[in-house]
Amino acid sequence: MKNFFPLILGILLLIAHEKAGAQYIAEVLEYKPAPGQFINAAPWGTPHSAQSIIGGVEGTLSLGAFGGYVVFRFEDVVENDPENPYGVDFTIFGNAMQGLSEPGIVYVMNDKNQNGLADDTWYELAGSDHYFSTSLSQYEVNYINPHQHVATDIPWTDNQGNDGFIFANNTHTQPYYPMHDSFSFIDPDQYILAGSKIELPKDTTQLEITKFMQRSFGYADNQIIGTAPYTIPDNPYTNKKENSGGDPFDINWAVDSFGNYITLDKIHFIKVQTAVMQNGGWLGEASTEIRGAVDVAPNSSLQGPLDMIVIRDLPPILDTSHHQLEVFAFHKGHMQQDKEILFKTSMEEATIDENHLLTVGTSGALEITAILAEDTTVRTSVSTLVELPSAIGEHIFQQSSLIFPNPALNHINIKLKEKVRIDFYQANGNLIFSMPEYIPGKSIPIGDLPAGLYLIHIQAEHHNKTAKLIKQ
Ligand SMILES: [Ca+2]
Ligand SMILES: [Ca+2]
Ligand SMILES: [Ca+2]
Ligand SMILES: [Ca+2]
Repeated sequence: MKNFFPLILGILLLIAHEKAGAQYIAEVLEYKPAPGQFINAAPWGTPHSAQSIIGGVEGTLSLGAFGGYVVFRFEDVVENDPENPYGVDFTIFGNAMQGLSEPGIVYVMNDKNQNGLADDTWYELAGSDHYFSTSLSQYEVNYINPHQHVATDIPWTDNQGNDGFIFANNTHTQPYYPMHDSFSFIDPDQYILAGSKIELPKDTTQLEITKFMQRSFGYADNQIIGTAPYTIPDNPYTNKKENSGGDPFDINWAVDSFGNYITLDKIHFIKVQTAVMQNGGWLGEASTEIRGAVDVAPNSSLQGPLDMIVIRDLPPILDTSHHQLEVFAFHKGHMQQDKEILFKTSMEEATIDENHLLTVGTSGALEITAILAEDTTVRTSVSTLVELPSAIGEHIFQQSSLIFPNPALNHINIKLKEKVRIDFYQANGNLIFSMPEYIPGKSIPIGDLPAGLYLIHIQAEHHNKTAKLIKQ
């Protein structure tokens, strides 16, 4: 009998292969939402909603605020096949719209002990924001039930010492804490949800419109759905939506608990968890939604760029003259530590040093483009509106001629007629030294300072000036 096993397996595989058509979600194993405006109400927030994501891409399931999750599987395993287009192994579809991304982190599990249960190790798929300083692992939020019969703010505390509310709004009037009738496995008084968290930047600069900004790649409910057939995926490494759209995932993005990339040749279970804690005003809290998912088939005819540059979003308004950029190069979604990145800025008075520290000298619209040195077609831009306090902003460059020589090597002089206070700053804003009473004409030794950009704040009785000095 033993000898027939490979034959039987072969026939079974043939049958599986014959079953043409897309492989959609076959079973939902667990749905544990966080509180939220869609929870406890049809069509997005009931146990029945969780069943709606089976068999297609038209379902309606909300995971609620940070930490809410769903676990599902396809009928067959999901292969991490090297022939899969762009390396993409499956696609998850949410209800993201332009300016309304509500990212969820995806975790995958291989049924290592082969018992058919999701009781093995979850591995996070590290998306584009994984290496940002604002991303956290092992983030925990404790939600407290206010025990009201109508929508009421839900208090929460986290394990970072913060607290807040999931705010009740007028559109959704049912209680937002998962109700015992439907979610008997959730403690009716309080419960903790834990996982990795990313920052969700929002843009509130346009009156009446709050935008939740789209992430670069690797998150659910992040990109708009495209067109059928849904088995032909978007290329995650381009900023435009292609083919099926939605959110494509590569099992190769999996990282272990130490953050190291690991290799899984197939996975059996997928968990999607809301990865953000963000309040959108009248929009309510950000919550990841899922409409369905599809397995991606090998197709070597689909080719496209596999390199990408990711820049952490700038604040919509930048009001400081220095800002630390966070810029990463990726190849097939794996972060590359040693790639050289070049920068272009739309403002002459904006410079970026080798540590990616941005220095701006004047107010106005600023666009920064980061370019991969080895392939300059790979580039990403971010923009902001610089609004500097005027003492530093508008005058800084015209004041630089006050210092001579400039650039300077050993000594500088300052062209002034009166006694002033001088503060000497590094480009990152650190104060190096002060001269409370600088006497005009006296030369200042700077030979010991490292080469670079410095800011000299000159404070006279009736006016302040800041000048830029280049030390050679
Ligand atoms: Ca793959
Ligand atoms: Ca198992
Ligand atoms: Ca794309
Ligand atoms: Ca959504």
